[in-house]
Formats: sequence, C-alpha cells, structure tokens
Amino acid sequence: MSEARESAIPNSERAALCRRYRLPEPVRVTRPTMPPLEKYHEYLETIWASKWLTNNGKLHEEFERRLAQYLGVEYVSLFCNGTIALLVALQARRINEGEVITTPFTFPATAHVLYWNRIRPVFCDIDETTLNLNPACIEHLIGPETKAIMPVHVFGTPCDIEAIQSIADRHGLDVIYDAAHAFGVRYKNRPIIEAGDLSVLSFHATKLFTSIEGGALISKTDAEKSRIDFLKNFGFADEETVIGPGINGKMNEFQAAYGLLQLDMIDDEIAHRRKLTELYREGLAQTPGIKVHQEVPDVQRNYAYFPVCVDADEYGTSRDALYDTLKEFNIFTRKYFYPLCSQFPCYTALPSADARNLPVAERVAKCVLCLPLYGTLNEDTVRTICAVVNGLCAH
Ligand code: T4K
Repeated sequence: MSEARESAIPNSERAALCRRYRLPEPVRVTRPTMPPLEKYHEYLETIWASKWLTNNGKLHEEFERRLAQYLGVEYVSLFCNGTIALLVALQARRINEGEVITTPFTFPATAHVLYWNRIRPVFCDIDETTLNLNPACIEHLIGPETKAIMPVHVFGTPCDIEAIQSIADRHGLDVIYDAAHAFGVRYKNRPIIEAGDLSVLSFHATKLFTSIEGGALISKTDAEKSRIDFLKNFGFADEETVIGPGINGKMNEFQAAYGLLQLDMIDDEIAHRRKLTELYREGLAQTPGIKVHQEVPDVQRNYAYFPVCVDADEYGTSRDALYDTLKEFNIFTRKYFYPLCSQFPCYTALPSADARNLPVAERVAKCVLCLPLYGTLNEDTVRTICAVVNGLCAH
C-alpha cells in the first residue's frame, strides 16, 4: 500500500472532484511578491544616472545597513547568492580540508559547497519533529578529520542550537549555519542567525525575502566581516593588496534596489503567510495521514514553507501519487527535499551516505510535500487546496 502510486479514490470520484475544484490557473509552490514597478523604476533611474552598477555601490551600502537593522544583527555581508556565501563562509573560517558534519535533508547547495571546498560531507540523521540535524546523532560521527558542523534551519525551523553549540565547544569545532530558509526567524527573542560562528541567508526569487538572486553572510566581529568582504571581492583589501584567494561573490546595484523594496514589504508578507498557514492547519487538521509540521516552542516563525508528511497507509495514497494527482487540479507542490543529498551519485560512496545510518531522513524524504505558500496566494485558493487534499484521501 505505501508504495502505491495511483490515487486510491475511484476515477469517477476523482473526475467529479476535479470538475468542482480544479483551479483556473496553475498554482505553484511559491511566487515572489513583486514590489511596485514604478518604485523599482525610480531606483533604475538612480542607477542609470550614477553609472555605478556593482562593486559596493550606494544602494548596496544602504541595503546592507538597513538589512542589518531589520534583522537585528551588526555584521551583514551581501552576496550575489546564498551558495557563494556558503562557499566563502568556509573559506572565511579557513575550513578547506577534512570533514564537515551536515544534514542530507537539504537543498544540494549545502553539500556541494563542502565538496567545492575539498571537504568530505559527513551526513548525519535528522530529528523527526524539526527535520533538522539530530544532535544525538552528531557526536559519534566526530573524528580526527572533523572541522565543523554545518546544520540547516530547514523550512525556517530553528535547529537545536544549544545542543549543537555544546557539542561543538566540547570538540573545538566551528558551526556554520545554512540559514537559507530562516530570514527573520527569532528564537527565545533573539535572531536565529546569531547562532554559531557564521550564518548564511539566501535571497533567491523563491525565498520569503528576495533580491532576485542574492544572499548574506552574518558574522560576529569587524575583523571577520572585513575578511569576508575581501574574500567576496577576489581577496582585494585595496587596489594593490590581495589578502587571499578570493572569489567574485558581490551583489550588484539592481539586486540591492530590489532588496530595499522588499524590506518595505516583508512584514506584510510574513503576516499574510501566517494567516494562510493557519488556514492550512485548520483545513488539514482532520485529514487522516496528513501530518502537519509541528510548532517548536519559543520560536517567532517566518512561514517560509508549508511542508506536510503524507503517511501512505493512513491517507490511502502515497506522497508521489498525491503529488502527481494534484497537478490535475493545477496545484504544483514540491518534494523538498527528495532525493536526499546522500542519494546523489556524487555522494553515495561516502560511508555516512549509507541509508542504514539515516533512517529518519530516508523516511521523511519519502513522505514530505511542500504545499503552495506565498504572499499573493489568496485564502480561497488555500481552502480549495485543502478541499482537494481532503477529497483525495481514501479513508
Ligand atoms: N541552502 C538551502 C537550504 C537552500 O534551500 C538553498 C536554495 C541554498 C542553500 C542556496 O541558496 P541560493 O544560492 O539559491 O541563494 C529553488 C531555489 O532555486 C533555491 O534557491 C532554493 N534553495 C530551493 C529550495 O528552491 P528549485 O529548483 O525548486 O526552483 P524552481 O525554479 O523550480 O522554482 C520553484 C517555483 O518557484 C516555481 O515552480 C515557480 C516559482 N518561481 C521560481 C522562480 C525562479 C517563480 O515564481 N519565479 C521565479 O523567478 O530551487
């Protein structure tokens, strides 16, 4: 039953459901909430007049300052995207050999930046509730080659930062958080991006907060921010001094302008997503086999994603069958994060990638489904999606 790929309700019932609930337009897992075009145009005029397109321009400066203020942290370095920010985070801490412990339940970028820094990823199992690294599984993976831990706040849910920090302190390891999903999240009333040594945000177009492409690296000291800023600009400290093997990770003025406009909209975006999340929770509360992500205490959430787990036996249909059937209704969900990074051909030979070491991650990757959630999604559409998910349940 759990491997069933077909919708378990009869075809005639499914066709009737489709006639009633099929959405007129495709609804994707996410859409960016666009700022007013006139306002972006005003920024374009400023850029045109200044002829300053990139390399630490005025808008970049303003965005970095206002972003730090909004996020409640002191040291923000803007990047062209989150992946390069992660790559530079490792270089900033001089981690470019050995092993780093990370989660397999993440976007490929997390594991790939390790590989690109010549580091062996060591995959560690996850916690069933938070879907983040399970601290209880970390310690036995630490060996003489271990340099750092790279946890991910998956779907914006904070990792167990206290437990992870105490393991890192005991073993003298760095902690670099992939906080790509955690824009604006607070834990015990502090920004989650303060945790660990460094944190990386992503501002990709699919993210809660976007600068088209973009990202930021959050550091703790003046000296570290300077090193990061040099590293993202080829290592240049001044016109004639290169402090190290840097890269081009700079954010340009067009991205910064877009980011500045997003800052004016982000609180409304989060508030609307919160409302939609509540509607989903209500609408799916009684659905057998649809397990909604549990709230974690002391967290001010950002409502970046709405993941559910489909229990094929209870729901009567597998996650994959539901994913396929929803398309007939014009509902385009995503299986974030399936397959696991440990299942990619480039990593399967690693001993830590063995499925027997990752039972929770393996199980979650087979049942997780992210339903559409974004600021311009309307409440009726969420009600319809719930009605379809309920209607397709075989029990
Ligand atoms: N670490 C983690 C944990 C991450 O999740 C990510 C990125 C990173 C690191 C790396 O950060 P960046 O280097 O990307 O800054 C998307 C994003 O490309 C990726 O940024 C993101 N995670 C990941 C979770 O999602 P795809 O392959 O699912 O994107 P795509 O093109 O299929 O888009 C999904 C849906 O979004 C589309 O069906 C429609 C909508 N969309 C997309 C784009 C690009 C739009 O409406 N407009 C758009 O411009 O990866």
